[in-house]
Amino acid sequence: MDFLWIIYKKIAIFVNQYLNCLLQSMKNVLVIGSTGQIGSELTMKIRREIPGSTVVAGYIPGAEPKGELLESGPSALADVRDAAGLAAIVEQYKIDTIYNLAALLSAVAERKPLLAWDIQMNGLLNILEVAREKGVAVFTPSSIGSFGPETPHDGTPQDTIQRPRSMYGVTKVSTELLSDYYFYKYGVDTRAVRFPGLISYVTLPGGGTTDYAVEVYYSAVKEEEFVCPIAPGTYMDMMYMPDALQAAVNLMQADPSRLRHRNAFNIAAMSFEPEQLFAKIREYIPSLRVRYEVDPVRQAIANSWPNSMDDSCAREEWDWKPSYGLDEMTRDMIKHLKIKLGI
Ligand code: AKB
Repeated sequence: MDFLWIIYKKIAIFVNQYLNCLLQSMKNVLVIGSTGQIGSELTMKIRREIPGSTVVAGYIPGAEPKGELLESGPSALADVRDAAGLAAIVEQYKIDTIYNLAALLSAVAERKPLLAWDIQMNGLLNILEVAREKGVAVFTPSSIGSFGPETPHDGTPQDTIQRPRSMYGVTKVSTELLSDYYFYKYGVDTRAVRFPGLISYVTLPGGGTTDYAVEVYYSAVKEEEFVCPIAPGTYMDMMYMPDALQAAVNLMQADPSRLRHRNAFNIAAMSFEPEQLFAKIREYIPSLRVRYEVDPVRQAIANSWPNSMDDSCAREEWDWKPSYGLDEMTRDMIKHLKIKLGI
């Protein structure tokens, strides 16, 4: 009898996994962290590009949506630490997909490790529980931060050693594991990518190790000296925001039967050290001035991260392919920042 019950449960989980995956349509989406660096652009992209979708812009007090983000669709207070509040939003809007973008970035998480754990792990558990009960798909990004000093730094494989030493990294590996657990155990359709440093002219990142690669563009366009917190020779994977957003959308719409991995896929677009970025910007703004003042916390984190990731699994399993390299990104960043800053 026990044996039959186990077989029955296994079949039920399998059927649930594949029905959930196949039925996902991204009609009613909740973006948690909708006013942050990724969320502000992702919310607008899905609203614009997925016909018939309703995208609820989830926010926390003090980070309310404004302007187009507020006016183009519904918004709701969505604190990941409030399980009942999340369940109410999922119920009210019949949410089928959650993008969980609530996180403290790497440098801030080192200053506030308990808060980082609370948001990144207890928050995730609340989301996964709602997802399990209501059949919701969940995207919770991981990062190059999920790797550590023992990870092979060049051509970092999809499946490799992940022993990060920062709190951000610890929460990112745990996010991957917990998300996979909910998929294998309960059939929750969890999928994710490992984002590189993301570069955008729309919303500034806040407290990451890769932020320098955004901030230098602002200094260049404003003709101000840039003080670089990362040492010369430090290679890290980076990506232009349009590619990152496309990855987040494409992965959630990918055919589940092709996915051998779930949480989370390496995705890569470019890798550079600070000098290479500055040299590229100087091709367009020769007056760029840079001084190094290395931040030991950020530098230690950067040293433990990959130089460049191997993203062949993402390419094979859901046709990932970036559109922007360093040159295309630099031209686009400068053009848009000049408009944004009225220069
Ligand atoms: C950070 O620097 O903390 C983030 C990341 C790479 O995850 N941008």
